[in-house]
Amino acid sequence: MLEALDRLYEEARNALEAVADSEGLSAWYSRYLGRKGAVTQMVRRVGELPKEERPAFGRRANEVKAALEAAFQARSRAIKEAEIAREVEAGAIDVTLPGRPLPRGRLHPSTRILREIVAILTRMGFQVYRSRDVETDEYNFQLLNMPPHHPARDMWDTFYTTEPGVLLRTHTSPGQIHAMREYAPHPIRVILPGMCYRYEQITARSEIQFNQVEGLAVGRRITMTDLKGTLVEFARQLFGEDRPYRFRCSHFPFTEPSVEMDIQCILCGGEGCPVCKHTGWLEIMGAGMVHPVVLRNGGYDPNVYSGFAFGMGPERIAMLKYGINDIRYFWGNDLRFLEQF
Ligand code: FA5
Repeated sequence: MLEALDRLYEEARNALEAVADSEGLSAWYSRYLGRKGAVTQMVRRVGELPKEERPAFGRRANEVKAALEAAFQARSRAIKEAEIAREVEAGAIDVTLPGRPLPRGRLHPSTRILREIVAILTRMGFQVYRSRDVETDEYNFQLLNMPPHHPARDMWDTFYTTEPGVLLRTHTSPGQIHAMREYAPHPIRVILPGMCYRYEQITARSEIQFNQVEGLAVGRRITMTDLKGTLVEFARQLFGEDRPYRFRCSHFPFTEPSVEMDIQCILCGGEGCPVCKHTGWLEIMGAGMVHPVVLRNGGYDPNVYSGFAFGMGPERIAMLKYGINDIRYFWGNDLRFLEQF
């Protein structure tokens, strides 16, 4: 059995020399030194030997195992080094190659349209005024001529906070009061862009959060003609000279008289589609002459001063301009949508 052990040792050494890669190494290890390997199996057979031969066989078996383990370690190191050298050579960096382009970020469609709207109105002399998202009932409703329990409050389904009298603004109009109280009695030309929140049924054209851009002009002898001229010029610049528009009588507690401005639906060309509720028109803003009560709440004497105000929804406008048929895409965070802009 000693000779058989030596023959096995020789065979294992030769086999190890022939191994060329990591897979071959692990195959070799399980074949000879693993639990079911040939060397392990032979060592277990020591019990078959006469008692006096067992010590010599045991010693030799230990030598063989130790020598094979050491040879295995050395061969593993050599093969690993050769493999690393091959990988480095194959994957060597060619510094003369052009770089891989990084994916470029894009502006969100709401940001794009907001910038466009703000650019047109600032060219017309309006200045951007920032107003808070978290408002009080007083500013969002009361100072805008809607006392508690006023039925007009139903026009805006409201997210209230746990703090009594504190809510998420349902429109940018409370910013009118902030601006007036800051500037009274001087003339004002401001626009107020920002996010609004409504506890609404989400549909293709209504979201629970959306932007508005409010406009406010206060001064002496400001008339409805100024309002109309401003909005028509705005629509021309944003939608082009030929896009049909119309004004409809409306009602807002904070303007008198009040109107709404519609643009012919670009998606269906006025034919009627789900986005325009099959009317051919899409409302883009509410507007009117600032109500005397609101002027007074802002610190202006309505016998001396007058003003106009308007409030529009940039997402609805972006839907028209870019042919987006569902407002839910805006906050859906679907890259396939966002990457189109
Ligand atoms: C108002 O919010 C008034 N504060 C506007 C105003 C300002 C009138 C100043 C007079 C003077 P309204 O609820 O209609 O009005 O909303 C104004 C615009 O916001 C709408 O024309 C629409 O474009 C947009 N809008 C309203 N609700 C939503 C919604 N749920 N999702 C997306 N856009 C909306």
